[in-house]
Amino acid sequence: MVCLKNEKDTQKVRMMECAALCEACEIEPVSELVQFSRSLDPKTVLRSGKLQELASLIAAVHADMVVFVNNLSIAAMNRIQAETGVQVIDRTTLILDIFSKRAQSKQAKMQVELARLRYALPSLSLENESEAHFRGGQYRSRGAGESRSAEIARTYRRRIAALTKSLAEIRRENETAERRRGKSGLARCALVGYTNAGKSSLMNAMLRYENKEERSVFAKDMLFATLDSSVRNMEYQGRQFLLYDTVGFVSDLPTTLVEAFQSTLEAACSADLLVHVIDGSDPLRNEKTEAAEATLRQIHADGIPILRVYAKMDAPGFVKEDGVCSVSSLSLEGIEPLLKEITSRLYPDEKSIVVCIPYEKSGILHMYQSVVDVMILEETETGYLARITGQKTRLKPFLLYEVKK
Ligand SMILES: Nc1nc2c(ncn2[C@@H]2O[C@H](COP(=O)(O)OP(=O)(O)OP(=O)(O)O)[C@@H](O)[C@H]2O)c(=O)[nH]1
Ligand SMILES: [Mg+2]
Repeated sequence: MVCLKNEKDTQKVRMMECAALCEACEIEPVSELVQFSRSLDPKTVLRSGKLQELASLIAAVHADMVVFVNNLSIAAMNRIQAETGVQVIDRTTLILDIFSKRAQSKQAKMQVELARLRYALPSLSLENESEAHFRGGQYRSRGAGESRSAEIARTYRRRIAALTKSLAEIRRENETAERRRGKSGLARCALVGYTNAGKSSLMNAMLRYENKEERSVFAKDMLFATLDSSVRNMEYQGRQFLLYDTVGFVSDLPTTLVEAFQSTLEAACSADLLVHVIDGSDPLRNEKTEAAEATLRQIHADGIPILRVYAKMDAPGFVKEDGVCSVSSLSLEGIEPLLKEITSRLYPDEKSIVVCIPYEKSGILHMYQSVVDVMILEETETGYLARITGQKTRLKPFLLYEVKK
């Protein structure tokens, strides 16, 4: 890892994050090396002394590969590869590999391929330049011996254009579906956060709370389990909203991925409320919280109100944070208060009250049913026990019958 002077505070976290990314790619981290540097300049990124140290470390631990925690330029990687004699990859390549492994849907597969091609293209141009330089810088068409990399670059560009077009079509289809949802007038809430924080499990817990388990999404103990966003209808005390599960974040999410996954990330960008899911049992929760919020800034979603939630409250090492909702997706503890908080933020002018309307006054329920939501809870001896939800001013006729807790 090359640690820039202003990155010293996050050095340990970034190293650990990179080790987790390696493991997700079935690469076993065997040793680590840090160089403190002022810049990532390709020419000086590893000074010659440090390069020698790296080469002896590789020999000592029998490493097959060097993984850089930084995103290095192709020139720097080529130089280090030539010096050490082993394969050198950077963090973006690692993340792209994980995304490739996880992609299931047609859209996710196309988005990953697009990101890969966009990432590889500059290295081809570079090779092409050096080949041209090698031939005395004279341009020749393929027929007259055009370089192999120039030909590949052209194929890549063609494929990038085709993928961009197909993804734009899928996006248009999604937008039509989104517009239909928009017409329903329902507020939108998106679960966002660091990868593996527990977003999909929280969505499933909310569905389980509402007895809609059959609508569950995929959740698993691995980085980037979710690559496609999913949406579900939710309802709490008569107030409905759309709940989106989204792709997880890491620090410095590669730009190529952000660009390629734009339509998936739109679920977060178009929400009325972001629920930032934080793994409260993770010792690195503060650093990961900061990394996730930096990603929200990167995708321009930082203007949307955020509600932080500490997940995994049943897990060992969980630390409660004052004033922050805590939930367990296993035991469902904290799910109801969270739903209450979400709906009160999405519908700030609305309120829910429980009333007991005498049977002879039940006409009031029909009279106002177009402006408030009525949910009959029970038919008691004295009248209908009902939950009335609506804008505070609309609830006035019912206040007389409110049942105080
Ligand atoms: N003990 C405990 N484990 C949880 C809880 N919530 C999630 N987990 C576990 O945490 C792991 C990750 O959960 P996911 O819901 O897939 O996490 P995610 O944030 O959707 O992850 P990505 O889709 O990869 O970004 C899984 O092994 C879950 O079983 C919880 O409340 N308690
Ligand atoms: Mg998920």
